[in-house]
Amino acid sequence: MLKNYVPFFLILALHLSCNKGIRKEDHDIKEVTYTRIAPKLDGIPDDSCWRKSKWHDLDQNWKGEPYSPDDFRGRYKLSWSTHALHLLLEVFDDSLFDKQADPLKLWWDDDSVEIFIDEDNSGGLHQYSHNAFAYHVALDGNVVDVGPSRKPMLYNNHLTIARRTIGEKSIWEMSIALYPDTYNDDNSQSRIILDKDKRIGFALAYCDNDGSMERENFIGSVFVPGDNKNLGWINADIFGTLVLVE
Ligand SMILES: [Ca+2]
Ligand SMILES: [Ca+2]
Ligand SMILES: [Ca+2]
Ligand SMILES: [Ca+2]
Repeated sequence: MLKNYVPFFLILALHLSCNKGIRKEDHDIKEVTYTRIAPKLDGIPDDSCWRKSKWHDLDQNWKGEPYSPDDFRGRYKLSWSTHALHLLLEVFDDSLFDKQADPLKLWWDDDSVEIFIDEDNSGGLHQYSHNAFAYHVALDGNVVDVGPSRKPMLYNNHLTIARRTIGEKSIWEMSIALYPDTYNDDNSQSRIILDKDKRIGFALAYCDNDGSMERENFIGSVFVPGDNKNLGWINADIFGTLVLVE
């Protein structure tokens, strides 16, 4: 197990220190199956594409104290069609908490889903660029990231979102449009057309807050080496790699 992480760890350490001219080393590689029929986004996971896709765990504690399965558990599926990446996320959370009504303030302290996308799988820094996106999806459906303006902005037109919550269980269904790293917030760019064999940098996370001043846990989909695991919002090297297949 450890052996598999050593090259990734070495490359990550090197990349974080100099970050020039080195592409990300692929890790947490997942094949994503094509669907001709996009899922109906209604929070009901009975679509044909979900029947064909495997569950993946959302279980890496990136930040916060150890948590129990009653506090949080999550898993997800992915699929793709020509115009979007599709995500099904099943979450059990004992309390849904929208701490901050303003979507552009302290958005990470609300219960929210975070979707990390690096369209060309380049890796590298992206905090103040669109080399990669870190979409924070709030309970109210707002989508926030920080771009070249260094201010939070809404990217609600990049994602189509449905959530259906019954008791502690929420089913999120989303279709995510992919944009190139030349994206510059003037809305002039077109979404990327997806094709088989394409590689995409990807990670998923959930901010769990059940009523505290700050979020209690930040739970991600990929293993991050080292003590500070909360790196995805700055550096796309920690993202896993999706490979689009037929
Ligand atoms: Ca559906
Ligand atoms: Ca919880
Ligand atoms: Ca990139
Ligand atoms: Ca919660």
